Amino acid sequence: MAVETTLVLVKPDGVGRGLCGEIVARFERRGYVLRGARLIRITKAVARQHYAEHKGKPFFADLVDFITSGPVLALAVAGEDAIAGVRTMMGATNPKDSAPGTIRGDYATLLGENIVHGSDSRASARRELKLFFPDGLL
Ligand code: DAT
Ligand code: MG
Repeated sequence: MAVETTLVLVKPDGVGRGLCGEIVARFERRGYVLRGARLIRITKAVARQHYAEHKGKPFFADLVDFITSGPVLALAVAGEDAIAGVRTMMGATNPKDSAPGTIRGDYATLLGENIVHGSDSRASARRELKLFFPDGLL
């Protein structure tokens, strides 16, 4: 058990559908704390770095196009075991498998438009937080 900080992105579909407040509220109600928040439209170069682990997969180009199609809300979310806890609250990657009560299970139906991103490990969180909050966190 340890306090961790993880990167959450409300993706362009979530921002466009007006779900930012709802999603932030869920994390805050759980007891997690915001250490950073930025609404930004990322470049393709940043998107390719963010999704580097998926480079070479057939859906990589679509992933980059989608995440750069509009603004994202980048959140640094902190709390006890926040990396796994946030992923549990997000639900399964494919919304058709996401349980009701999770963010994806409540708001998404399509794999390509699944509303949120959350870091999947401490190494990913460190790398991704640096990409979205290059000036550091409060
Ligand atoms: P997660 O976002 O749950 O960490 P991931 O890192 O495996 O999932 O994939 C990143 C995003 O890529 C995911 O949110 C949706 C998309 N994606 C994953 N697998 C895909 C596939 N087989 N076809 C199309 N898009 C996919
Ligand atoms: Mg992932």
